[in-house]
Amino acid sequence: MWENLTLRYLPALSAALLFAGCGSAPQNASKPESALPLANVDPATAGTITGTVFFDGAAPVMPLVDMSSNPNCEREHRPPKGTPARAETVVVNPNGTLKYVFVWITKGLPEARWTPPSKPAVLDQTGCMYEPHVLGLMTGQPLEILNDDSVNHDVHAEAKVNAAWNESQPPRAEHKVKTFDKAEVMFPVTCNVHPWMRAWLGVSPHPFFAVTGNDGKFTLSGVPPGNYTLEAVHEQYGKKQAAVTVLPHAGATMDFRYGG
Ligand SMILES: [Cu+2]
Repeated sequence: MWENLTLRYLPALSAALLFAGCGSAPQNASKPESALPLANVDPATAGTITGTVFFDGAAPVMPLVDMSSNPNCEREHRPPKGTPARAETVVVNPNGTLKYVFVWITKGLPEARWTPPSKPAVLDQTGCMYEPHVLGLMTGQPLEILNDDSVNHDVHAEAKVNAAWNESQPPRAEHKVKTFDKAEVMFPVTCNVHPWMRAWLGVSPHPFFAVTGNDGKFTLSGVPPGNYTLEAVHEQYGKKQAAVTVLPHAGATMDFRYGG
């Protein structure tokens, strides 16, 4: 009994001692990320969280994008070159699942510094639309932004936690490479020239995130055993959370449902 109590209250006690030792400045209460140990996941015990994001009920019909203000943009979506573009706010797949849902772990991971991939996450501008519509990347991971169009774009990262910026990107200009140093899920990237252009970025401090695609599924791999809060985020329908336990060597499944 006493042993259980000690175990239960030890973390709180340690935290109290830590506060006492650090003085009163609140910013000392949590370590800066650079002071955290590097994450060390044992691949032998790591598991995978998989799931599907379902959409219940009738799929809303998204409006066609009116590009008439810019003939160069509109031309890209006229047959035989292309098809008319629709807003991508709500995209329900033919199998009744929801596309463009950002799924990530929000609680339960060890306090650690996760190394971002050096491979950039790529956001393209093509046919005066952002591609993909929702993109996940890690803090510190390069974001490479391309302009495949013959028109000028003005990329506007409307971040609130990270620094916001907007920059012109003419046709055939150098690719832009940006990074975000703070977690922020999600914020819009718009274009100051074309008001219909909108992408969403989810910046995660760890690698356990995914965006649902044409099958509505997500997979988070290499997750250390533990109890987690898993969160799904959709630009229109908002957030949903679920508790998930990953046991050593095992996979966990968690589905989400929107709509209805
Ligand atoms: Cu644009």
